Amino acid sequence: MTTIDQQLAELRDQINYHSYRYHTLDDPLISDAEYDRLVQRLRQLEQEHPELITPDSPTRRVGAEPLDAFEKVTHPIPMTSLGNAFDDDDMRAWLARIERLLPDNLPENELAFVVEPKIDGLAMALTYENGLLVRGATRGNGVEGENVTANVRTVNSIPLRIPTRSDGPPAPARIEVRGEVYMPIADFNRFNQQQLDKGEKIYANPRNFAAGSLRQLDSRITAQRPLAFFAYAIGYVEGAEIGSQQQALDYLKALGFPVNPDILHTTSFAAAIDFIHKWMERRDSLPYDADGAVVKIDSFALQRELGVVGNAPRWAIAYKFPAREATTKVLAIKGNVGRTGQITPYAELEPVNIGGVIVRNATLHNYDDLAKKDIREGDTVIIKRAGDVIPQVVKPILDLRPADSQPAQPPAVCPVCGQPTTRLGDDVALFCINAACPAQLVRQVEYFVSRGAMDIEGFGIKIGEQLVAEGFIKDIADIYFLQRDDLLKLEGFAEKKVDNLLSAIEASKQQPFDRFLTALGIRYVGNVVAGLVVSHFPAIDQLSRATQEELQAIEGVGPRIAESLVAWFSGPANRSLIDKFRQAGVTLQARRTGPEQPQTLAGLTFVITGTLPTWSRDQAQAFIEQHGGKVTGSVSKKTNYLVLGENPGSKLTKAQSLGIPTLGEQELQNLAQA
Ligand code: 5U1
Repeated sequence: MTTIDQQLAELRDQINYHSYRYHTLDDPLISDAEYDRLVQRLRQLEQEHPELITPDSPTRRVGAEPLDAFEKVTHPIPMTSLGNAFDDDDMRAWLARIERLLPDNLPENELAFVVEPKIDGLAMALTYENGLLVRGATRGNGVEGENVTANVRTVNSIPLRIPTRSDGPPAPARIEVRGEVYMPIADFNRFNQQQLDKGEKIYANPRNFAAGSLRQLDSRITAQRPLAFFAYAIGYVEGAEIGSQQQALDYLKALGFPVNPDILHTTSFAAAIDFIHKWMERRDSLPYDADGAVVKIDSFALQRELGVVGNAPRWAIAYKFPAREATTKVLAIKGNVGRTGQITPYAELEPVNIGGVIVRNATLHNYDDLAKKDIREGDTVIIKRAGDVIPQVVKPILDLRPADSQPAQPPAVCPVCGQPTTRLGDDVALFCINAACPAQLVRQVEYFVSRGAMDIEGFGIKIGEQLVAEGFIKDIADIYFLQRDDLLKLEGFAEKKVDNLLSAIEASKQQPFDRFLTALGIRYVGNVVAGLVVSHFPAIDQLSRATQEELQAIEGVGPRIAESLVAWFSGPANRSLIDKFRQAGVTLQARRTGPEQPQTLAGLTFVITGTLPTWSRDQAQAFIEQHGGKVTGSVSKKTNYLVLGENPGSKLTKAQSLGIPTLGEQELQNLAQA
């Protein structure tokens, strides 16, 4: 017979271990339901024996009674900050500085570096006594921080007792573990969206959100925020001999702390710099915000020799990534008319440099979002730029708002043609529904001739604007009725340019039917959907008669897409447009495919992202489909592979979060040969 004490201890160990498998290793051994059953059992026993509740009990992760204030705590060893480097030259200067201080006869391979991502969160010092978490303290001013133990206990990946793993080393008598508490980006975005939907305060970035969550006096609120932790240093340890940073990280990992998996140990400084550059490139695909990389001298003996200057150690440096946020002023709020007539608000800004790029405009997404965020002309705002994403206005700084500012209003008339604007159905988007609106036409032409659509070489946006302004193009089909003599009259159009343009237009008549369907710019019908639709309705006449039910029967075509297609083909103006294309000799049906390929990819679903080395996306899609596979436009649990090219978008992040494997172009071909 086991005693209640023993039962409780075993249950806590089991739960702590499974929580570690889930939150730290991302490799659970039991189902969520089984885990919940264990927690339920523990709760019940603790309710029956409240005197036996211990601070390391996983039931304590839900938070405790609110505090009046945080107690100040003095760090036994000060928490230093880091010196910064902003480019490779700064890094080389750092190395030269420390080499001057190190012994001359140091063998080359004794100077090793550890390179770690610098997570943009909140530094934390966790004290464990005989394996039990007894204190969590913020960095504060480095000498004195705040006791946030109750809040830290709610962070699932912070062990309440170490070692968490039965195969780990025994817990040292005392240890102070340092690291960063952070908020994963996906959780942050989800939270902010919910706040916007409720009309409540949003946070500017995951760092502020993590900091705000940890500074809650009511830890039950912190418990509802999905914070995470990475350990990166040992403040001090009694009862273990650790001689280097790499050993420290290995030790922390063995005790059961989450340690970032992307860390490099190298004796080559060039390799360290190279690693940082790779990090910088991958920055947008990581599930957390990293604002730089930290390079540390590995050996503790050398660290001691180098010492600290001011409040930063000489033996470590932070290579800061270019900024992604800045503060600037909104000069005006304007609307941009897209090819579907959708009017998207954007802010004209006082030009601001964000990470080396001058930003003058930033999107405001839609008028609902604009109203919820309450961004006004004259506001000082936080602007964010990440990778290829269009800069966006995150939020206004209300303390700096001019007293006479007025909320921004959606325009009653189109900013280009002056016709009344409208909302369609319950869509949040605002539209100009004037089919003759020149702004829409220019955008339609731009899209029609673009590389992903009819790919008419030499037909740039300037030409589109000129031809619309001169009245030579009144709808997109007019592209095929342009006259040589008319074009020659335009500014900048010499004979050769006109002839090249006309032959490119002529050649585009042979583009595959699915490209033509894409080029029409029907809402929700991009190249993936166009390919699906054309494989079921291979000619324009069939397609224009298809019903919503028939279209929806195609896998990958949902009600929104089907409705949009039916609405488009039922418009008399659009039917005349198709007649005009037919008259011009544009290909309006699918060609027969080549010889049958072995259906080696049958049953597999692929998503394509980024630029592939030799194939266009259409070619990759055709290859997959010819081998029996399916291509969809967005990553889901059903996706088997992500075909990955250069500069991938958010699909990579999604695929990584779902554990979906990626393939390069060559690997895709190999898979099809298998
Ligand atoms: N990854 C990492 N971040 N970070 C921040 N390591 C690291 N080390 C730090 C800081 C402030 O300080 C060391 C000097 C312990």
